[in-house]
Amino acid sequence: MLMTKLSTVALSKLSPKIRIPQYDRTNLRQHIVHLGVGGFHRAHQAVYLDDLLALPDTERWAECGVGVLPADARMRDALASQDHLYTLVERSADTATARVIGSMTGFILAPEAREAALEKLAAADTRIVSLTITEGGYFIDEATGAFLENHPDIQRDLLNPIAPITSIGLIAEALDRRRLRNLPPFTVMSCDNLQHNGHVIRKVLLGFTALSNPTLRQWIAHHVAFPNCMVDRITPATTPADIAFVSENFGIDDAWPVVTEPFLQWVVEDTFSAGRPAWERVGVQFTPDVAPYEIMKMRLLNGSHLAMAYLGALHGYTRVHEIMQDPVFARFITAFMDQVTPVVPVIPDTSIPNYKRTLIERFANPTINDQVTRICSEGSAKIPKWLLPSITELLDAGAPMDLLALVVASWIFYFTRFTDERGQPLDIIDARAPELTRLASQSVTDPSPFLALESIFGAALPANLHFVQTVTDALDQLSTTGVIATLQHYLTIS
Ligand code: CS2
Repeated sequence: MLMTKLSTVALSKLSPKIRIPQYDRTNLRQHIVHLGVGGFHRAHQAVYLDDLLALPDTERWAECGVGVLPADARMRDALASQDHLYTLVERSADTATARVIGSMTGFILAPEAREAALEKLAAADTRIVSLTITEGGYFIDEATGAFLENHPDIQRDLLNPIAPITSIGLIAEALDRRRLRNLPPFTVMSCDNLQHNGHVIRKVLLGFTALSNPTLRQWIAHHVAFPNCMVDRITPATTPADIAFVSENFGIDDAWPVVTEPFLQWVVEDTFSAGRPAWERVGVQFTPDVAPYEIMKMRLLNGSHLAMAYLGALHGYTRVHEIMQDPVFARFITAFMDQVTPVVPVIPDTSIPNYKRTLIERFANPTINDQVTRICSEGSAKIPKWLLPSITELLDAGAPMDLLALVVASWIFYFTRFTDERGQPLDIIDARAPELTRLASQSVTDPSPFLALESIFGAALPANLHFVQTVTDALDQLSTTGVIATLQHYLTIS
């Protein structure tokens, strides 16, 4: 197939089966500045904006990306080499469609152009600053939710607030420039997969400015909107095979395409201080309270990912769909979701049985090649948010929770093994891996040392004898009989 390097002038040369921006990209306004342009953002918010720009009679909102970390130079270069266009491929079990997204029209790498980034944020045209900076970007304590004001990066920004290196410092300084220039503030919209993400970013910004600039703190507290939102689209990291797929199947030479699933959801609280795009026209759900949607998603989708992650990795699976093709695992994931369901909120316009069926289909999608290492990574941040709250509430309700306790056991067991059941090395990615590995080695027969980690398990769960016993039993079962026999055992008894 003829190959075309992606660019504005090359759009007309692409195969007609590829949807391209049909709107004029030269007269857009960068009303949105997005911090942390990764695969997820490019498969989610930027796509909604591209959909909206394709409709008649829309305001001309576009976005400018900002890279906060030096490593974002790769993204800056990839996008700059192709006029900030990129290919999005949506793959289901039997179809693959490609489209070129045009809603991002610029990119600034803050570590190399700090003033330019700050002035972009402070510009009168900027109305929303959105973020996907991952959990680590918020500087909050996993267990208590407190702002980590003593973190060295935060300390650095507090000492030198006019040349910040963190997203928090950048936003604070830009808001201060607006305040001093009598410009209205922008809305700060976190799109990270954190519960109450708007509250989290608000708390951190208020915590930071309380120390750096109390007048600014007051101004932010009174004038800045921080909508909470629930975001959902399974987007694995782009691989060299994805780049080859895009060139072989669509004839596009793209330095950094994104491959994702067809499913897409965004539920947002409608509190914006300086206007917003008419996203409701392209499927975004606006609601006064996003919490029930977040809880449903985190407990069922992200919880199930955890349920398959460590057991799947221990058994030797490297891709999520391989796990779902294993009938024992497929039954386990269904049973896991059923066990979680009593602590999933009722949402008037959502059918939980349908939601669960869709999840099974999404997990089984064989074409997006979701990596098991991805869903295993940073368990120390995910387990306390996506699994333990369900266990606590099930225990309170006197409901069964043995399948969830098995997932906790699988996570501990994972840190005691260096290889999977096929003898391949386990690739553990977790900021707290050394500490967790040390504690797990003391917990082979009795998980108490591991469960005593208060920053992960809190105080109440490790003091609950039923919980500790259930995890102990699961750990024993796993170490004596292996993954599949353990799953079969739990499926028979539960
Ligand atoms: C995953 C999520 O990181 C994980 O472990 O569960 O990234 C998941 O794919 C997204 O939340 C889907 O919206």
